[in-house]
Amino acid sequence: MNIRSLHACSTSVLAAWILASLLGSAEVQAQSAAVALTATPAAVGPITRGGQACGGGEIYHDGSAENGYSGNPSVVTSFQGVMQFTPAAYPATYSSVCVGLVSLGGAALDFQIQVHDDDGAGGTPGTLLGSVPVSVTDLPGGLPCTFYTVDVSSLGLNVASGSVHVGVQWDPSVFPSRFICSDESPATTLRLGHINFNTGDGWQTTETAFPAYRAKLLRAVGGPVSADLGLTKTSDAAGPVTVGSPVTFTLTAENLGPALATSVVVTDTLPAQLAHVSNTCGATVAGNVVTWNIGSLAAATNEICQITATVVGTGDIVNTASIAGAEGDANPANNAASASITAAAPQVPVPGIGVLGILLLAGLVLFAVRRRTSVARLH
Ligand SMILES: [Ca+2]
Ligand SMILES: [Ca+2]
Repeated sequence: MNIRSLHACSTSVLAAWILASLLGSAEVQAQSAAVALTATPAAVGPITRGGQACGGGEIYHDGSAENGYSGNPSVVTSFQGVMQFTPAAYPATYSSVCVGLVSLGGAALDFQIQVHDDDGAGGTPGTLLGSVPVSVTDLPGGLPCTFYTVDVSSLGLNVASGSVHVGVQWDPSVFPSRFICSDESPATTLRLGHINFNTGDGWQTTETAFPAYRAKLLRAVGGPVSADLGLTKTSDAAGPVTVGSPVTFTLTAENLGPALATSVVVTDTLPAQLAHVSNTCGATVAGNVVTWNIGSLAAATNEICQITATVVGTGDIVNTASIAGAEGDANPANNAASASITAAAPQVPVPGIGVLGILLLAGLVLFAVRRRTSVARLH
């Protein structure tokens, strides 16, 4: 494909710009240079350059670029190129994005990392969830592609379902001949990508303009969010308790991390031998079910609740509570805790004979002794 053939196509395709047509067969070696930030450092996370700097994350490309895409600098003032990322489980987040870039123009490029929801028509990029401005001044000329890793944790992405579209945006009229690297190796599985220009044509799949497209050299690092919630439970009953006595249970809910836990709820279903009296955490009570809504619980923190109940039945009482949150929990073994007590019926008091009874008994004994004495004298 060359520029002339692009010009013969639709407006959208006219807006597209391809590295290969400019690069020809010459390959320019990347230069070594220091990383520099020149714009909005407060909003821009650490940028690192070189290699495939992103460790882990979702990878859909083969690591080597055969081409690069951008917008035609004489036609458009905005180019967006994104690729679809789908976490393995939910909720999930992405903390950094790794993007491969190449230039046949200058070494500077101001661009944005953008993350769009997949709520556009048919799962296309829709709501812009956030963007992080990035400014680099050390982009080497020509292939191989240079990777930049951008910290996007400030966006606080929370992917609850579906996919997101992650990519770049810049103004080709200001930064012409800069390209997002593309993988056109036939062996690479086609990964859904979109491009968009400020031509009013909306998002189109990348292969519409670039039929050889397989994947962009993008990585999103993150994935399922996990928080190990734990629960412990004790009772203040040192020994057997009697029916009618109060007993207080202390529940400690803990987030062992690594992520913030949200929608945390502790549920304590009291056995039939216990009747709820009060609690210290505003827990709601429905029948014998005590529900303690904690909400968010930061990593390495805990919350405590004391639940007081009256013992209303006898026998061995095992009171179990459980904890759950919205995040994945790889350690379910500590998500429930029990406290056991033994309850006995109160001892029935032995009826006493009282003072009157003692006097009456004493009188009877005295009477019997005197009568016996009288009888003896008669003999
Ligand atoms: Ca490739
Ligand atoms: Ca756990």
